[in-house]
Amino acid sequence: MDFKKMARDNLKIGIICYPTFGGSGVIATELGTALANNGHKVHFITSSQPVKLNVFEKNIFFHEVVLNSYPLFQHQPFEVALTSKIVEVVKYEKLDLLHVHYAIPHASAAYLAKQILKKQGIHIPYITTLHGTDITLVGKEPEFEPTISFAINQSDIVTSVSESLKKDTYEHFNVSKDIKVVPNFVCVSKFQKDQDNCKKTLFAPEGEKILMHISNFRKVKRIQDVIKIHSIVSKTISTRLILIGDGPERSSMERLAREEGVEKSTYFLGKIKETEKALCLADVYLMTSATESFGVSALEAMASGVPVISSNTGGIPEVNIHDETGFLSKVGDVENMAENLIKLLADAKLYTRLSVNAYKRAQQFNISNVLPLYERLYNELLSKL
Ligand code: GMT
Repeated sequence: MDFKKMARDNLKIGIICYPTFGGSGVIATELGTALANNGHKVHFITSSQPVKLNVFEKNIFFHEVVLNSYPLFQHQPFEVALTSKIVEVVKYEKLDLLHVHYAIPHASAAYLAKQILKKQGIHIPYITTLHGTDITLVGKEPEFEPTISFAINQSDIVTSVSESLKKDTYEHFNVSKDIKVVPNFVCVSKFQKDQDNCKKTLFAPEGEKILMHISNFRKVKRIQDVIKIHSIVSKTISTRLILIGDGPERSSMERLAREEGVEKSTYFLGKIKETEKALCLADVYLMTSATESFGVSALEAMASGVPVISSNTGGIPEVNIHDETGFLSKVGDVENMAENLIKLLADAKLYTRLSVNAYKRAQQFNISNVLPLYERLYNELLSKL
């Protein structure tokens, strides 16, 4: 029996990610879950249990990074605690590799853990997956840039979730390392519309069209554009807007809905774990971001057969194709977005074409197509040892 081969097929993988509702944490959790289903042992090392993680599944383990406070600390040193936890888990669980999602501060913590373990005779390679705001927003700030560039360059393998993000990384960082693009993914079967449990009449009793947006309500999402589009379109077509998620922009957006006079037709539902249950209600998905490296929620909408009206920034055009799966406009061009939306809702034939295409395109990003790409990279990593 080829034990070496067997070991490669049943890896012990450490996943470091944010446990919150952000796209990178969700992707990391779903990737880890799929890897566990494939027989790998997956150890999540995070500050709290990832929101979408089911710890009662086979091959899944969760290690919490505990932060102790001390009066001297103005800020608790998370990166130090994370590094020490990584060292402990690698050593005692005998991990084969680390996969860090979001460069800050996970890539630098992995680098430091690798150096500590090297001194103890343990080699632990790490893959860094760049997700978006770690590069396009926060990461490029001078307080982070030198550390992030270094930790990316030191990674054994670097991936980015879109071609656009790869380009941004080379533009903003002093990175010489080859970056491989591994796109984000969706589990298409999870998003099959379950009409019996899809209570559309709850929100649209008169058969109004339902527009939907899901995000963490940060400025970069430009939710004001979503509300303005709804306000413009509702003058011509009867629409309802459902907003899912929460974050810093929530109350100012509630105010804007009142100012625009659409507060009665706008529903703020807060954070929802199972986006498939929300997306089954949607007729059209809106993504108006100022920058977006990929746009997982748009892909999830497409997996539900929902066409997408979006901005044409960053990696969105790699997911949503103009006049095929939805429509794209310049960032902030709410008039054009509203025009496209009216065109789409007024033409049943066009709507069906885009809806069918959206679903077909989402299938190309099905997890079954993307998981082997990561597994191949893991094997490549270990074959270099
Ligand atoms: O959407 C966010 O702002 C959260 C952020 C994250 O890293 O948690 O999302 C980024 O990563 C997602 C998963 O790879 C991408 O789908 C999002 O496009 C990206 N967000 C931005 O680039 C703004």
